[in-house]
This record gives sequence, C-alpha cells and structure tokens, in this order.
Amino acid sequence: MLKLLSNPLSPYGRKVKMTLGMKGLGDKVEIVAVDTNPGDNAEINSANPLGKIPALIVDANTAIFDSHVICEYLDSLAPAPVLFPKSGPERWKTLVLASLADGILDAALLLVYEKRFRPEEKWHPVWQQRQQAKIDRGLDHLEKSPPAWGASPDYGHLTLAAALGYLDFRHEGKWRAAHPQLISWLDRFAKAVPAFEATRPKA
Ligand SMILES: N[C@@H](CCC(=O)N[C@@H](CS)C(=O)NCC(=O)O)C(=O)O
Repeated sequence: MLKLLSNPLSPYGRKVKMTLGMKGLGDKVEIVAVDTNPGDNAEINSANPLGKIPALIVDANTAIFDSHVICEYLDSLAPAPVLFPKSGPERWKTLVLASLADGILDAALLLVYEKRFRPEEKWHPVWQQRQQAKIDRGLDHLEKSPPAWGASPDYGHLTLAAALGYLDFRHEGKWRAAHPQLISWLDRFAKAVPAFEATRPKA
C-alpha cells in the first residue's frame, strides 16, 4: 500500500488526489493527514527534507515528491487516461500549462503564508503586490484562450483546476470578477472530473 502524506486543505495534495481519482487508484493509497504549519513535523520532514506536502511513501527507502513527480509516478501505474503525454509538442504543452498553474498557486500560497507566518507589522505590500501581479498576469493569459482538452483533461488541466480552486478557497474567489472564460472552463472541468468536487477543501 502506498502512503500519501497530505492535508485536506492542501491544493498540491488536491492535485494528487484528483490524479488518484482520474486513474482509479484510490484503493492503492492510504491518505494520512499531516500538519506542516509547525515546521517540525518529524513524519513529513523525514519523508521530504523540505518539510512540504504532498509526499508519497512508496516503500521504507523511497519517498516521492513534489506534487508534479507524484502525479507523473501515479500516471505510470495505470494506462488511462494519460495525464502526461509521453513526448512531442503535446507533452511540452501540458508541462508548461502545469508550470503556469503551479506558479499561480505558489504565488497565492505565499500571500497566505505572509499573513500566517509573519507578524502584521512585517507584512510587505510591495512584495504582496508582486505576487498578486503574477497571479493576475497568469490568469489574464489563460483567459484569452482557456486550455482545451481532447478525450480527457490531463495533468496541466488538473493543475489549473487546483489553482483556481485554491483562489476560491483562500482568496475569496476574487479572480472570478474578470475571468468569465475561466469560470466556464472550471465548470466544464468539474463536470469532466468528478474528483474535483470530491476533493473540494472544507474550512
Ligand atoms: N512544489 C510543491 C509545493 C508544496 C507545498 O508548498 N505544500 C505546502 C502545503 S499546501 C507545504 O507543505 N508548506 C509547508 C512549508 O512550506 O513549510 C509541490 O508541488 O508539491
């Protein structure tokens, strides 16, 4: 049995859980909820020296991280649907979309961490605006041409869905005001991938 260290509120963990759902691998993985906020969680730090979730424990000597690598590993365990095209332009398209969506997610998480881990007198508006600008530029870019899929969404699409879901959960869905195409895109994604709803974080 594989063991996934994650947390129900983690958007990166949600990527992995959506992958499990899409690949029909749910019964192969035990999901263990861990808390990374204290920074000294021995279980996660020994699995991933970076102290970050998700981490997938494969056996006594092997832990896989980060979310990208876990999803690609899980993709290799079952044939369909293919989440990572094996080669060629389709592969690069998927990976670049995932990088953009992960970058939006990273900036959104840093904005949350600024307030969670720094005292208010040390919040830095210029730095916050810099992170927000990354989110806004990323979303504006995607709004012009939301990424279509063929037979089924792939890893790039599920990463974007996780990022938009996190903006809904932690940033009050403010992205929705200026991105109607992405709203429709996310609705279509949720219909195509039931694991999106099933993994929605609850505060
Ligand atoms: N690039 C990593 C990011 C993982 C990440 O930042 N996870 C957060 C929780 S959502 C975390 O563990 N943060 C703890 C920390 O940064 O100390 C991935 O894709 O898995």
